[in-house]
Amino acid sequence: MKEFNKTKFKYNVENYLKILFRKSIEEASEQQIFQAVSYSIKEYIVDLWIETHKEYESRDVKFVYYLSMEFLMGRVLGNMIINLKADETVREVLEELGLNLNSIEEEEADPALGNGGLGRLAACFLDSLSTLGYPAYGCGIRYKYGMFEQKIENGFQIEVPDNWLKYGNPFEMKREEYAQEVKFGGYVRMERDGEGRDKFIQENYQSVIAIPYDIPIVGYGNHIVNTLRIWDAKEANTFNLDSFDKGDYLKAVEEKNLANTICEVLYPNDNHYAGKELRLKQQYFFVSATIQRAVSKYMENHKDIRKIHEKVCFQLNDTHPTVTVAELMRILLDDYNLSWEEAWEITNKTCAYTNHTIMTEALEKWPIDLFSKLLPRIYQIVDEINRRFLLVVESRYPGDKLKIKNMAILYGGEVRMANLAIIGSFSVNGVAKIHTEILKERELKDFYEMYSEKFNNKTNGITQRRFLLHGNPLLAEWISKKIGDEWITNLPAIKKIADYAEDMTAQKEFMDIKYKNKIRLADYIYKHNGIEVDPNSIFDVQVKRLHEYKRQLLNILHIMHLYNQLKKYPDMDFYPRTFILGGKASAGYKIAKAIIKLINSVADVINKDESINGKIKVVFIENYRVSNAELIFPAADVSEQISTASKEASGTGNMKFMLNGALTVGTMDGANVEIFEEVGEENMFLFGLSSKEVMEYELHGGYDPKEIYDSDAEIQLVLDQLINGCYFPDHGLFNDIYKSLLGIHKNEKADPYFILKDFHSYELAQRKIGKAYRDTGAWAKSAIINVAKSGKFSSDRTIEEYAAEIWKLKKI
Ligand code: GFP
Repeated sequence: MKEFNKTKFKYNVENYLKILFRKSIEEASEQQIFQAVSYSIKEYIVDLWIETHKEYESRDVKFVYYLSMEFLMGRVLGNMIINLKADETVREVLEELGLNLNSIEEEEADPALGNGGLGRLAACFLDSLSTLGYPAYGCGIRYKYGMFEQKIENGFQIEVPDNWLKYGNPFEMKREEYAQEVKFGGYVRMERDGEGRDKFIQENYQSVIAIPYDIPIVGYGNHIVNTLRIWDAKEANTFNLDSFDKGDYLKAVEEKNLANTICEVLYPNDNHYAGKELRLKQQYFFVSATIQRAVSKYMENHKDIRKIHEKVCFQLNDTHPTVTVAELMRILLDDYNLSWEEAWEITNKTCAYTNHTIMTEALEKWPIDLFSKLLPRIYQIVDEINRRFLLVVESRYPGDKLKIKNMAILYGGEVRMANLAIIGSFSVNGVAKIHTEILKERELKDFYEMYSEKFNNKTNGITQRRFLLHGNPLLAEWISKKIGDEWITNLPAIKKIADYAEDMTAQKEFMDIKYKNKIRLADYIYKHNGIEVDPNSIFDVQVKRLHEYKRQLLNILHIMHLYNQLKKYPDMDFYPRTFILGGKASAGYKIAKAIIKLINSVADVINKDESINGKIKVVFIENYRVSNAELIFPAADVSEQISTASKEASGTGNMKFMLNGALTVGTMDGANVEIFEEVGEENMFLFGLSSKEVMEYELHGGYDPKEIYDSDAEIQLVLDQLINGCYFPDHGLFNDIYKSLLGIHKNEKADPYFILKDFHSYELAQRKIGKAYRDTGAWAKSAIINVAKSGKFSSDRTIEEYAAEIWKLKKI
C-alpha cells in the first residue's frame, strides 16, 4: 500500500500550481492554491481508489447502490485529509511553504446538493460505508446550482443562486465511458417477436445522455475509497445536419433544452411535495442512468441476470428514487426477456426503501396524466404492478374498498410513489424507533398488516469524523488524550469519558474548551452579523431548516416572552442567554419566511435595547450550511429539539449537538426519545405533549388555542405583539403567523403544531436550564455524560445494521 509521501506532496503542490495556472506560490491566489492542494491530494487518492476497486472485482463483492436525490456533502478537502490521517503532514508541508490549511479550506465551495437532514444523512452514510469497508456507490444528480444561498436583507430571506461549480470541482472525475441514454416521452409500440413474445418498443421519444462524475469517498485510515457518482445531462447527438427535416430539427432543439434544464437546480422541497414535471424528469433521469449502469456492470462479470440480487442492492432514499422499481422491471422484461414473474421476484429481492417522514404532504404523488406521458413504458409497468397487487388485496380482503383506497398505487388519478416503493421492495424502514412504530401503527398500518416481515427500524446516525474530529479539534484532542482515540472508528468507546464526568479538573478543562469554541463562534457572529455576543452567556441554539413542525416559532415566541419579563422585572433572576437560530426556508413557503423575518425583527429590537444590559441576545445565522454548522455545534450549550411530538421522523442535528456536549431541550419526538433513553432525565430537559397525545388531539380535530389566549395574559401579550407593530412597523407582516396560531384562517386548523399548548411546559424547561447552568460543575458533568452516551448515534452503527440486516454486505 502506498503511504502518503511528504516530499511528493510538497513537490506536487508547486507543480500543480505551475501546470494548472502557470503560477508560483507567491503569485497564486488563495483559490488557486486550494486547487493545487486538492489536486495533489487527489493524485494520492486515485491510486487507493483503483486498488479498492481491483480488490472488489477480485473478490466479486456485493454492492449497495444508495440512490438519493440529495447528498449534502459539505466541504471535502479537510475531511479527506483527516480520513487519510495526513492532517499533521499536510499542515507541516503547507507551513514550510508559508501556507495555512485552515484558510485554504475556506476557499472550497460548500457543495449544498441537499435540503437538510435527508441529504446530510446520505453524506454521513457514505463516510461510514468507506470507513467500515463496505462496497458502495452513492448515486445522485450533479446539480449545477445546489440549494440556494440565503441572504438576509432587512431581515428578510432572499434566495441567490449557489454557483458552487464556478471554479470547477477538483475532486470529481468525468467518466464519459459510462454514459447512458435516458428516454422520455413518445409512445410504446407492441410487436410479437419470432418466438411469439410481446415486445414493447418506445418510439418517437426524446433522449438525454447521462454522464457520470465520480467523487472519491475516502474511509478513515483504511485506504478504502468508494464512489459518489453524480450524473450530469448532455444532449443526445441527434443533430444530424445532413438529413434533418423540420421535425428532426425541432426534436433536436427540444432535446438540447431538456438536457440543459434537467440538472440545473435542486428543488427546495422541505417535506413538501411540489408536483413539478421537471422533478419527475430528474428522478427518472438519475434512476435510469444508475440502474442501467449497475446492470451492465453486473453483467460484465456474471452470466445470469436472474442472480443480480446476490451482488446488487438498491437502497431508495425516500420516495424520490422509487421509479427504480419500474425501471429495473423494464430492463429485465424488455432487455433481458424475462417473464413478468421472474422479473418481479428479482426486483423484489433487489430494492429496499427508507421512509423519512410521516408528513402526508411530503409523500410524492404524480398525476397519472403527466406520469404516463413522460414515462409511457414505465407507466405501463406500474399499471401492471398495480393490477396484480390489487388482485392479491382482493383475494385477501374480498370487497374491502378501504384497503384498496389506502394501498393502491394508482388511485384518484395519481401515481402514489410510497405505495409503489413498499410493494416493490423487500425492506421498508423508518429512521428512529418511534417513527417506525408510528409507521406500523398508523401511517402504513395496512401495509404492515400485509407485509409485516418487510418492516424494520434503522435509527439514524452521524459521522463523528466530521462532526467531532474535524469540527471540534479541541474536544477531540482532549477526549483522545484521556481515553485514547478508539472512538474515531468505534464511537461507543467514547463511554469511557464518563469516568471524568465528576472529576473537577476534567470539568474545568471541558468548560474551557467549550468557552474557546464559543469565542470562535462569537468571532464568526461578529464578522457576519456585526453583533457582539458574550461567550459567558448560555449559547442556546436551534439550527435546521425552517418548518412549522420544527417550531422555530415556539422558540422566538418564548424569547419575546422572556424579553417582556425582563422589561417588567428588571431585577429578576436571569442568567444571560444568547439565542442562536439559523436555517433556510423553502422559497415558496410564506409563513416560514415570515418566521425568519420575525426572528430578525425581534433580534433587532432586543439587541439594541440597552435597558436589559445585554442579558438576551438573538442572532440569526445567515446561510446555515455544513461548513458553518461545524463551528456551531461545538459552541452550543443548549440544543433546541422542539418539534411537535410525532412529526420529526428522527432528527440528526440532535445527535451532533449531543456529541459536542450540548444539553438537549426537547420533546419526546424522533431520535430525542432514544437520546433520552441513553442520558436519562437528569441530563436532558424534556417538555411538551407526547406523540400519543398529539395524535389523539389530531384524531378529534385539534384543540382550541383561543381558550389559552383568553385565559393567559402572558401569552396574549406575546401574540398581540405580533400584530401591534411592537417589533416591526408593518402590522400586516406577521398577521399570517398570528392567524395560524389562533385559527382565524378559513378551513385551517388552529395552531396545528400545538405551539400554545406546549408553551408553558417549554417555558418551565427553559427556566430549569437557566437554573442548572449556574451550577457549572453539575452542568459540565451533564455535558460530559452527553458526550459519553453518544456512542449509539454514530452512522457507523446505522450502517452496520443496514449492511447486516438489509443489504447483506461483506466488508473487505
Ligand atoms: C428528514 C426528516 C428528519 C430525519 C432526516 C433523515 O429530514 O427527521 O432525521 O430526514 O432521516 F425530517 P429533512 O430532510 O426533512 O431535514
